Amino acid sequence: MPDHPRNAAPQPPGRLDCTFLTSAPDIARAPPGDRPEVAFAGRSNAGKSSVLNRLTGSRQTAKVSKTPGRTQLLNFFDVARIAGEPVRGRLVDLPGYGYAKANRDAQARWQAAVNRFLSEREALVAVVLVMDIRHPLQPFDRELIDWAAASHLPLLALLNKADKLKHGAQQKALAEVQRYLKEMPEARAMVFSALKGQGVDRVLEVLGGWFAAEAA
Ligand SMILES: Nc1nc2c(ncn2[C@@H]2O[C@H](COP(=O)(O)OP(=O)(O)OP(=O)(O)O)[C@@H](O)[C@H]2O)c(=O)[nH]1
Ligand SMILES: [Mg+2]
Repeated sequence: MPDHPRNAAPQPPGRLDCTFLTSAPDIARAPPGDRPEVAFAGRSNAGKSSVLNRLTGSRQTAKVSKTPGRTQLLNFFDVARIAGEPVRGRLVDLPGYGYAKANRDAQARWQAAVNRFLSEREALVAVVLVMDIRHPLQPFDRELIDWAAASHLPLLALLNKADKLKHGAQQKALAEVQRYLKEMPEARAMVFSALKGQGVDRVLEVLGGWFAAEAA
């Protein structure tokens, strides 16, 4: 293998460098889809915003709340580097599904906005589905997985909040989700903890791979 300078020194621990671009209430008011986009979807309170913050290493990236349902807009972040490698991509933090305390109109509005974004956004190249490892594969999760499979969209299922379970229970939940994904070559599942940082490097690898495939 040629002695490329990039390989000369070990990389520092992986990190995702991104900057907030803008928020939009729906696809009609979203910025132009001029970069490949990866959406973070999942039930309200599963930890989408926390996962994003853990990947960037900054608590400021996406708003995290004790009260679920705080991400009410589509939030766009431009990615500049992953683990030191330049990339051209965008992450979209989506509003969570099923926030019980929101009034019904507001909830229906967000869900329509998320559904339209997922089905119509041409720049979308992959989806990260964040689930609470203690309650994986809720109806919305299954719907999203089935839709991604039918659309041939790569999907990464993150079983977040792994710190809440012992190793054995984590593996059991992972096996259950992997069974559900079995017939889907473009989907995979990983155990993750936004709190502890478990799984960060592997997720960065997947994201980097998706963006690199789009750039090729
Ligand atoms: N123990 C533990 N708590 C977590 C983890 N990730 C997120 N949380 C907590 O779960 C709650 C919800 O996290 P958010 O990141 O706001 O969840 P969200 O999916 O963005 O929620 P919405 O914006 O409502 O869709 C917060 O209290 C977080 O601190 C984790 O890995 N472990
Ligand atoms: Mg959020």
